[in-house]
Amino acid sequence: EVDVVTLGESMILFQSYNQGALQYEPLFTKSLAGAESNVAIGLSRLGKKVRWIGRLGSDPFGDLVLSTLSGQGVDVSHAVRDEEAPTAVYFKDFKRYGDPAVYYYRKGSAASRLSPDMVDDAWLEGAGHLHVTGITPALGPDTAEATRLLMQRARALGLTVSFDPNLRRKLWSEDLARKTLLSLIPLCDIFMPGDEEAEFLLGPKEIEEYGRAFLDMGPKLVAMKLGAEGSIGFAGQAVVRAEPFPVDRLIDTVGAGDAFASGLLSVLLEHRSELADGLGEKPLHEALRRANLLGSMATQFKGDWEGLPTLAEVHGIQGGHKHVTR
Ligand code: KDG
Repeated sequence: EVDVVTLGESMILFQSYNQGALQYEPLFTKSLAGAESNVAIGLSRLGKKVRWIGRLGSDPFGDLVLSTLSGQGVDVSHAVRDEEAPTAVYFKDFKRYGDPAVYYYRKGSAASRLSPDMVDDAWLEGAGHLHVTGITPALGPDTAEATRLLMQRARALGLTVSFDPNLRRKLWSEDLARKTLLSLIPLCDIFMPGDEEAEFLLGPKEIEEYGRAFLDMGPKLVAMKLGAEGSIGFAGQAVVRAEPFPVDRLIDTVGAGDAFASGLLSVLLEHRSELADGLGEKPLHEALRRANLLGSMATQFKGDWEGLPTLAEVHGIQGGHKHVTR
């Protein structure tokens, strides 16, 4: 049995060691990145069983993706190796102010060659939920249709589906991004945009109008990320705001949205059967608070997922416990 299946491109991430300008930095640390594998790791740390699906090169970096994910308890037995195309890499350039800049080297990568004929029901076997993001549809000529097909197969097989639009402007044109992302929303049960993504998709509106508009497209639940303002959830008639957790030292915002998704799903998975009739305010608030907590933790560490907590740590923080650990 698997709680969550996720599909996406995982890459090897190089971060400047001294957090200096990329072109002058002599030292880089090497790690794993990829929105969906970040979510997989986040959920695994919270005690969920997760299967990651993706295409990797037959190269050492592909090996590293698999060993890192399996080291984090994620099932990679359905990952596919491509004999010709490589595993992608990307670089993070820390700025003195604002979000880091990213440079992708992923055109023509193994993951960009995913197509609908490769989508396999076996990927979903034994699973209750599928999580996808708007990055995969942007990767290659057939990846949007492959994502769409997997979402459709998941629903046909009785899984619930979550979708994070994860707009990545560097990967596709605005028009194509907007059209494709909007077309995938009706195929999900849980939609989790950020406020800027909501505006990109629907134009300027009040926050509550976004929630209604997205619910009208089909999802049962909309969880909107409001950055430093926390988050807001919409399900049936319920509208719930959740306070943010404080960020004492902001280090790296990349990965915060994925952490949010892990936190949110870790609670919502316990209420899957209630989603159809509109989740109540209490579990919705609990899910948003957990999501906010994980999002804030992710921003306080370098790297996308290294700072994510275990379930015991979450309970400790939320319960206000101060254990003596030495
Ligand atoms: O959400 C974090 C991701 O942006 C990062 O891990 C890299 O997957 C990535 C992407 O496509 O930007």
